[in-house]
Amino acid sequence: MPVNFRNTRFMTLAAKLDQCPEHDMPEIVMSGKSNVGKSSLINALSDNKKLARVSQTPGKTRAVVYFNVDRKIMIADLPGYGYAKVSKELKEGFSKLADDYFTSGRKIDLVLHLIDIRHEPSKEDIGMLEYLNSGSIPYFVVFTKCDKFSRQQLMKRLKELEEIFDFAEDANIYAVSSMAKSGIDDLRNGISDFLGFC
Ligand SMILES: Nc1nc2c(ncn2[C@@H]2O[C@H](COP(=O)(O)OP(=O)(O)OP(=O)(O)O)[C@@H](O)[C@H]2O)c(=O)[nH]1
Ligand SMILES: [Mg+2]
Repeated sequence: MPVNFRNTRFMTLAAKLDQCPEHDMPEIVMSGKSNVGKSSLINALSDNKKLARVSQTPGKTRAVVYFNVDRKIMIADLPGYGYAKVSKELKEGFSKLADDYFTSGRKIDLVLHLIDIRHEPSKEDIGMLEYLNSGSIPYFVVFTKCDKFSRQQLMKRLKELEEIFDFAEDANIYAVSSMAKSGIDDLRNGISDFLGFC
């Protein structure tokens, strides 16, 4: 049965690891730097601007926020890392929550690791991809905010990024714009195929 991404609902949020809900759906985790567009991508996938909180102020997502997609998939929106302007204490709190999420032994079926297409990959991005490559958590790399580039610039930039990251042949790479809704259908199909919903 195909997944109806438009039927996505807020489930719950968890400020601590032990508050994270148990469930029996495949879980997708949104990962990436603060402000990269994780919450906006959830809204674009579900075609609902009001679902996940988006803000001009980075550091908006401070807990793990869970969304249920068509009662088939759970999406966990993690707090973003690397936002310098929140207090050190808060920063450490939510990066720790994000770090612990991956090492807690929780079953994660797919990570969407988001990187702003315009930015040079940060050391956290490189570290995260190394971590994902070395372990058994499958991931897609999703380059965001592609509306900032023309088609031609985008192709050039994707080539540069392929060299920087030296992705595996079979890596799943997506280029999207939540604002222009480009690449969103491809990503929906990629997720559905990967999780075995056809
Ligand atoms: N131009 C453009 N801006 C975008 C796009 N996606 C998100 N943004 C903007 O980027 C900013 C951050 O978006 P969020 O979705 O809140 O980012 P986030 O990764 O959830 O941030 P945290 O919750 O702080 O980790 C907002 O101002 C969005 O409007 C996009 O596709 N294109
Ligand atoms: Mg967010």
